[in-house]
Amino acid sequence: MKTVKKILGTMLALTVAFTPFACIPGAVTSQASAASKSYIRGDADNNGRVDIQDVTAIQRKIALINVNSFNSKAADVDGNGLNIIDATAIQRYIAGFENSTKIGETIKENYDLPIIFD
Ligand SMILES: [Ca+2]
Ligand SMILES: [Ca+2]
Repeated sequence: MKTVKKILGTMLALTVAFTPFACIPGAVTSQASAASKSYIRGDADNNGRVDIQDVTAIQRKIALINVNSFNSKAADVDGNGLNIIDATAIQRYIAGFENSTKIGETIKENYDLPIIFD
């Protein structure tokens, strides 16, 4: 019984002695990881397709009228900032005109997730 108490006491002492080192950032291993998200160029209202509702969403956004769901990156089809030209380009795409801005193309973006110490 005395031996068991001695072993348990030693284990407790070691646990207490080394626990503070777990709080030192260098002692914790972690990895940054990457994730991705995608959107469709021209899908301004983020519903998964490019149609006339996206044109309306852009027009409302420009006019500072409330828009429920809006993806600024998808709406800015030519990458120069949101303006009425983006809405016109989407109208032209819907009508089947030349699509030099690649409206309807899926854009995949990669980004790093924050490092979380555990
Ligand atoms: Ca849409
Ligand atoms: Ca633009």
